[in-house]
Amino acid sequence: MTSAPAQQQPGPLAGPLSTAVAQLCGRLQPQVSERTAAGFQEVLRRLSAPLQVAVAGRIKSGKSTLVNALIGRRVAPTDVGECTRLVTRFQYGTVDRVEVIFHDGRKQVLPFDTHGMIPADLGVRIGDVSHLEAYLTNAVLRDLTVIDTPGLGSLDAASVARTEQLLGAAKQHDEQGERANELDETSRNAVAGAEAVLYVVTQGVRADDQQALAAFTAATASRDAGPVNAIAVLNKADTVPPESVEGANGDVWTAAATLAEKQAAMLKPRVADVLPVIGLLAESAEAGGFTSADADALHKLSELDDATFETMLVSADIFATWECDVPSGIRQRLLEQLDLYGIRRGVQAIRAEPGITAGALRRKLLDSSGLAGVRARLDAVFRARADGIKAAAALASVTALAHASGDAGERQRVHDAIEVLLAKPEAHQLRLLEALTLVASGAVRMPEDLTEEVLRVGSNAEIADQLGLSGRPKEELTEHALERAGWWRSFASFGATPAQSRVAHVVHRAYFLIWQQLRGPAR
Ligand SMILES: Nc1nc2c(ncn2[C@@H]2O[C@H](COP(=O)(O)OP(=O)(O)O)[C@@H](O)[C@H]2O)c(=O)[nH]1
Ligand SMILES: [Mg+2]
Repeated sequence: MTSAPAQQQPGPLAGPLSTAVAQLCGRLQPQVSERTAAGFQEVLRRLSAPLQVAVAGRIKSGKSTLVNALIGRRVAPTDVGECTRLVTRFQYGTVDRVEVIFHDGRKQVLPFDTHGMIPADLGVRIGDVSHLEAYLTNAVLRDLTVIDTPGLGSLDAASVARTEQLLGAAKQHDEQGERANELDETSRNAVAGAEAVLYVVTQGVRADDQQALAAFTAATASRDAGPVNAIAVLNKADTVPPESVEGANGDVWTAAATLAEKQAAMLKPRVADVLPVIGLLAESAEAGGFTSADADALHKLSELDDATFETMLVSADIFATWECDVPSGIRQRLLEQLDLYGIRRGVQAIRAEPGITAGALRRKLLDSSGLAGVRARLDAVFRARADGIKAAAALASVTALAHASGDAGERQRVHDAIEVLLAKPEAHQLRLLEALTLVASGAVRMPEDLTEEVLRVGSNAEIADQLGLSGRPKEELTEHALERAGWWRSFASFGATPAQSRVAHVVHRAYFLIWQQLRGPAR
């Protein structure tokens, strides 16, 4: 394990769209200035790297906790410590290690601490640090690079600046630790931004959360945050008071789900969905925090009579200090691992099945965290369409690079090449993503029902979902696709503004292609 690790082997391209854009970059490179060509080289490098997902949101919303749960290892410090004020990129590597990247391009390898975590204090001058790169062997990271951020809306101006800057502009270094390219700031922003965002909100989505999502526009390689590349979670679902939500019938999870739906309506169409989740429970169950000793303590608590147990659950203070057989230190630990809601769920599970093993109990807690739903959504929204997201982000970077060059001829050549690419039938998916983003961001206004339809067609992976007819027979799908293809074609020609008309053409074509696919190979 001592040989130099090959941490950043260029991976395979995500699919045909990324391949098409990579070819475009390759063709254009000899026709542009040296600096733009260097930028294209960065774009190419990023195209073959895993999808970069930034976890964003206010400070203390539970971002790092969620990152640990997703990676399945408690590696990101939570709560306090100077590291929580830095951006950390978690990526796949053949050897576990952390690197501190300094503003001047130097890097320093750090050991994990005795708990296998990034040390809470780095022993270097924090002001000199650009960000951290953590390489882990965890399989989840093979096709997803997760970027933990300190948080927009934090009190600490330096943390905010780091978040904004790194969402947009992780300075890139090659394997030798030298600056990969001497790019100017604009170009670096254009090529280095996150490609997708997992936005963490808690109970109150505030007006500036909307602003933060809008700021993502500038940050994500000039792409708007939309249902294509942004999803949101309502974290700390366990702390939503059920009595504050109508129709929850005293149930915490129902309350959280109801609240999440309301927030989705507020944040729409910028995010595809808002999913309730309990990051803390997910982290404890998934990243090894919940042990058999914790399970034993829950077993003990389950023997308490109802009245006592309910009294203890009134508040964390009462729970920790009430006279009881389980030592107070252990109760404190349970609170840290599970909080009151998790403790209640654990005891309920034991009472329902007294012989339950520690492993089965851990799985029950994981089930009640909602993490599976978040994973499924990440798969559906990000992983399944990584090709389109990456290709679109790369095209936006290419455009921005050409613009930044200040050479009109160069700009025109790049523009023309992109037009040629987009006109090809295989690039249709890219145009659909583009249309979707235009509509979702409000750049092209459409009546509400049509907006919904564009979003549905553009942001679902399965044909039946695209048509809004999941579970229906194929004949019905085929007929519907043909009908909508015809409708959008006439909308493109009559009764639409020029901008709407361009979107309508793309939607028409999408339905047409769906119809062709449903009908099967032409005879
Ligand atoms: N009750 C509860 N606490 C949570 C949850 N997620 C995170 N926390 C706690 O919130 C605090 C801040 O979490 P952290 O991940 O550091 O937030 P960040 O600043 O957004 O990275 C920590 O004490 C976590 O244990 C959750 O789902 N429920
Ligand atoms: Mg954090």
